[in-house]
Amino acid sequence: MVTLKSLPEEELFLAGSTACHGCPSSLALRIAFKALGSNVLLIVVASCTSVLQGSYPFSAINVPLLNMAFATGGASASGAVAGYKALKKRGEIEEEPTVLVWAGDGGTYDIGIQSLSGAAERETNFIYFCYNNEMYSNTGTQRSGATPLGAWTTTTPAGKPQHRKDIAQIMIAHGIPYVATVSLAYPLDFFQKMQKAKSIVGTKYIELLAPCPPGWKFPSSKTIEVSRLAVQSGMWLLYEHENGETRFTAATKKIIEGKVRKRPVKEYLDMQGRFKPVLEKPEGKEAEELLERKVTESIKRLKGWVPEYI
Ligand SMILES: Cc1ncc(C[n+]2csc(CCOP(=O)(O)OP(=O)(O)O)c2C)c(N)n1
Ligand SMILES: [Mg+2]
Repeated sequence: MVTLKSLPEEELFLAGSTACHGCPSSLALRIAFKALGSNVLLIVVASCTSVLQGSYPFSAINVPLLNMAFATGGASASGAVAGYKALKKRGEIEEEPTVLVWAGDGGTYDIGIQSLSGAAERETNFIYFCYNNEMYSNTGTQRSGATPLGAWTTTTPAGKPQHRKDIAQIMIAHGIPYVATVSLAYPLDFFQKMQKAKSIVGTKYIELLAPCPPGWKFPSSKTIEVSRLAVQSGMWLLYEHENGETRFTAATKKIIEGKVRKRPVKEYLDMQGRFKPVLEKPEGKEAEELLERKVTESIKRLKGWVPEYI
């Protein structure tokens, strides 16, 4: 059994990054590297993670790293995987590294989706990791396709009028061998899913809900608490999809099995300043109800991925 104590001690995400306090991408990189080990090529597309590395030669990231253009996660991985395959064939490397794309929600849901979709369709052997902070954080908090209904951003000052899209489900529809969602509040679940992704050949898609303290307007000491409440309220569902089946995990599993009571979405919204503009208005109650209904719908849809149904 994996315990926190049994995690590898080696740190590949080092001290001295330029991330904001409580940055979820930096916390996630630490866990991801512990699961994947050092034989990794990290491909970062334009995002906060391009910046938080620090500047060469003082980078906090201690694995080979390519900083690539915003839209190119899937395409860059395809090139890297093909290159490593050729090097192995020529006997120049013994083992092909794990190719790990690290992209934000803007780089995934919006501008990067065609490149990701193509790589998945070509069954490229890599892990695509989306840290979803539900906005374009690096450029000052603009809305993305991942921004939830009601959330303030600089381009949705009165709260976003539309729901977010569900890209994990879009990736499941590609028929790739592994899709999983993770949370920083459940690090062992996160660690195990990364390890599993490494062991599977083909395209693996993993998505983290990444609460961003300055963008979501909560104190930087609360990243894990907000992450936890996202799961406990059902606003972020933890699951893995493999061989045509969805398996709920961690606290989501307990909620679905009726062992733990789901917390109201309102508690999660109230922890963050970004929902204040909408909640303070008369239509705030409606937004809250729409989000609560969305949670119920998402659970129902995910439950549909059981073998009997297929
Ligand atoms: C083609 C292109 N358009 C715009 C930009 C500017 N840009 C850099 S990072 C970024 C936002 C990225 O958002 P996301 O992918 O969600 O990552 P986050 O900043 O939230 O970490 C933008 C718009 C760019 N680098 N390239
Ligand atoms: Mg983002």
